[in-house]
Amino acid sequence: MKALNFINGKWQPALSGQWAPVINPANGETIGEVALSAAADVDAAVKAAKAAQKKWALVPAPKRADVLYKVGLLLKERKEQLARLLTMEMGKVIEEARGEVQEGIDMAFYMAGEGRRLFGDTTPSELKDKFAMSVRVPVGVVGIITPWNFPIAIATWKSFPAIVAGNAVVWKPALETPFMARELAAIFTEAGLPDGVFNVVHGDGPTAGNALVEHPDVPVISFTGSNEVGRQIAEKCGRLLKKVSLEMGGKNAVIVMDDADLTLAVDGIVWSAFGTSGQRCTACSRVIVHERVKQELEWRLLEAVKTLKIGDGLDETVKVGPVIHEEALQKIERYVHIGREEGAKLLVGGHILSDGDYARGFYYAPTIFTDVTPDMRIAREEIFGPVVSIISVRSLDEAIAVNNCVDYGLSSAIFTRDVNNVFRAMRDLDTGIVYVNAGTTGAEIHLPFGGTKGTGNGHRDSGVAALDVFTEWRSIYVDFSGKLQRAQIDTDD
Ligand code: UN1
Repeated sequence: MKALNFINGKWQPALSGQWAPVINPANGETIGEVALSAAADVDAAVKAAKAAQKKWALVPAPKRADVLYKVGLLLKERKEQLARLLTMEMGKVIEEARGEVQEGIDMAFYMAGEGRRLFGDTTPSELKDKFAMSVRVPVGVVGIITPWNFPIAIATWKSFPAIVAGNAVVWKPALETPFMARELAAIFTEAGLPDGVFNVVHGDGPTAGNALVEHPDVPVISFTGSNEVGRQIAEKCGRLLKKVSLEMGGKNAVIVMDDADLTLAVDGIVWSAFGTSGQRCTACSRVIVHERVKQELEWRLLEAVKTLKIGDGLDETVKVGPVIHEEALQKIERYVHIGREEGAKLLVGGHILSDGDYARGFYYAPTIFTDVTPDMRIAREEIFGPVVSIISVRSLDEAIAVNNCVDYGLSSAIFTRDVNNVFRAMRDLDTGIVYVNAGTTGAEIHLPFGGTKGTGNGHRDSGVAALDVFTEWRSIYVDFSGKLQRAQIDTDD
């Protein structure tokens, strides 16, 4: 299998002719190759996008939306096939891969609906016989840079609103997961999207990604990935006066109060900490537990972890798949070492799985630390693996303070039966997403997605908020008085 660039409706290798291997993390096998592009490939894609966008913007928005509706139908028809390919390139278990494709389907139908809205405002004018309104206009060519952990969903959150709003897209997917991009580009073509409106350029961040960020004809960059890379992009965009939307991870906590349904809390923690092997920016990586239920919760978590089957995600009975690559394994291993050095107590896990079949892939044992304090690095830094830290507190006030003391603010959750706790948490947890009696993952695509502090820069993916990233407001005044009326001056005419 080859993942080629998709520029102006045509599949082509990188101009350099270079390729990188694509590895199935479940078994280390090479499943294909991906084009390694450079600035010239990005430039070709941006040129095509720029030309195509001019015509696309003139297509009525409901007609643009019809294309997305067809994209939704095709995604739905191919859901199973896409999910299997997604599991092969990324490693997440098949049930979650289906869920991810479903996010794309939902986004397609949702944004198809938005094509019939794209509301602006009409506003009274200060002056007689004058009409005032504001409308959304497309920004032009949008640059999209996405990570490997959600190879298709995140691209749909960004490209669907961009396209329905009348923009063209140049997308640089993660090198590890290029095949979802190939499938999505093919689906767009089948759905009737004109050539050049959606382009894919494969490559690494420092070369292809950077060329996209710095390209003078790309006024908006939408990025999901690490905080480190996000900051670099933001600095460049700041210098170039580009709009940039950043979504950069989290250090998400589940709070378990002493009145919580512990069975539910354990299910929520296990699913959000170990699902996708902890490789979601919404993954639960801290459990903040009331001291009265700490022991009981620890015991129940241990029991639950023992039942988790780890292996190739294509096996329907497997609950935890591999992590993405060797480098990720090593990073997780380093953090586990740091946790031990810091004095945290390892309850379970804490090692790479390398016996038998595990040796061929990249598997890390689901890991729980307890007696963690909020200042420890394992409680503050994003590990992006199946590692969770238990921190004990004596009150809701303390739980909220601990939740809020990290540099990230994406998602948080509270398990409690007390309605007062619920409303306090909804108000005081400093995250873009708050769950009550559910884990920290599972955001739905028609609500804004993003967070505070080091998670982002104030923009949101998904929901109607995404349109704010991909449109500019234009204020329009129509004077039908037949004379020159001057605002702010002729007010008492
Ligand atoms: C991410 O990890 O970047 O809420 C996105 C969730 C998913 C999306 C996660 N719907 O966990």
